[in-house]
Amino acid sequence: MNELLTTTLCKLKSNKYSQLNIVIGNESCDLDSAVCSVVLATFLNWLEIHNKEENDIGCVTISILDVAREDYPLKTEVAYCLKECGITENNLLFRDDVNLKELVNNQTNITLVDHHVLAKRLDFLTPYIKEIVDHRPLDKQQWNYNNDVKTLIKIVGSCATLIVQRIQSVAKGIEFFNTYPVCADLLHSVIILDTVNFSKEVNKATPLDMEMVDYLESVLKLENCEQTRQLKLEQLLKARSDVTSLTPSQLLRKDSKILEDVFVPSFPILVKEFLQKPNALEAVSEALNTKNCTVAVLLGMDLSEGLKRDVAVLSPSCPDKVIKLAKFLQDWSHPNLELVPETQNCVYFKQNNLAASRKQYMPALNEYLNNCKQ
Ligand SMILES: [Mn+2]
Repeated sequence: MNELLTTTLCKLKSNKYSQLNIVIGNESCDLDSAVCSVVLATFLNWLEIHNKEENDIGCVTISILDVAREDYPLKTEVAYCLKECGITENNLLFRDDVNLKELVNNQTNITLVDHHVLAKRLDFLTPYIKEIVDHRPLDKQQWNYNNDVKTLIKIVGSCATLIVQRIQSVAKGIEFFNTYPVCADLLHSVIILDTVNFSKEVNKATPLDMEMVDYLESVLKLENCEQTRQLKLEQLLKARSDVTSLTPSQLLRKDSKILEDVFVPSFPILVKEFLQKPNALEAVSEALNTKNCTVAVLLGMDLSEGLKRDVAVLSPSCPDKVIKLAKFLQDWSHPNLELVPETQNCVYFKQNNLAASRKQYMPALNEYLNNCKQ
């Protein structure tokens, strides 16, 4: 696998290709995005090498992890998982390693995995998008792609499930998995993590996720599947929540989204625990300043003794906004987030709807921001 990644990077650097394909995951660079991007790019390269005529210079497919190289250690479970498979930082390409504006041209094909709305700064890539594989509800409002864009969009627990399907759909797919069992193993890990090993409580898994995990286990010739799944989940959760070495400001950079002036970081620990760290509030203020945001919605999660979630709304400069947004989230009903205020001023909540992650917060925040404009 490393060999293929190294060859690809060499081809890119030496310009020895007739066409460039790029696979990009979303900017949270979670395990799903990172693995989907790396594995699909590897598959496309492998196919190309297999199918090309001799002397054909051929196309090259690169995977870009949409995170700065210096922030890669923050993605603790990604770094852990890829390292376990022998993939090191040197063999990966990060957001700041390539200048996409210079790299793309009319020959470039871009595949989006694990998202289908481009980050604003990547808007210029719109005309080059040729394929989308995603598991989010379709956002047609921001759909500006060419009519011939190939899509595989289904609501499933993990985008990795769709990548397995995408690879399976090619006749040589099974041969690829047999040649690179490490890719099958990576996708298997992602689905286990994203569905929290098919937890009924979390309720993210679909029959297709199960079907693809069964398929990968048959490819990997796994025995003791149940045991392996459980062990994998435990290791991945441990790696993801192993933030002991991270400071509050690193934690705020770990996994965040921004919606206009609302900053939405999520943590692998409870917000309650985050707020107890030294200088946590200062770090929030600082993050709001650097990101030009006025209000923060902190989302926490803890799996150490069953799933727990909590949320806090903070705005050192606009306390009015905190009250207004907190009230809005409490009243939100699609789905009802079941927020239970735990402090007098109602900015901190325990979240009883355990199935609601940031994905469920985004429509609420969108609606809130739209209401503010009226
Ligand atoms: Mn995903």
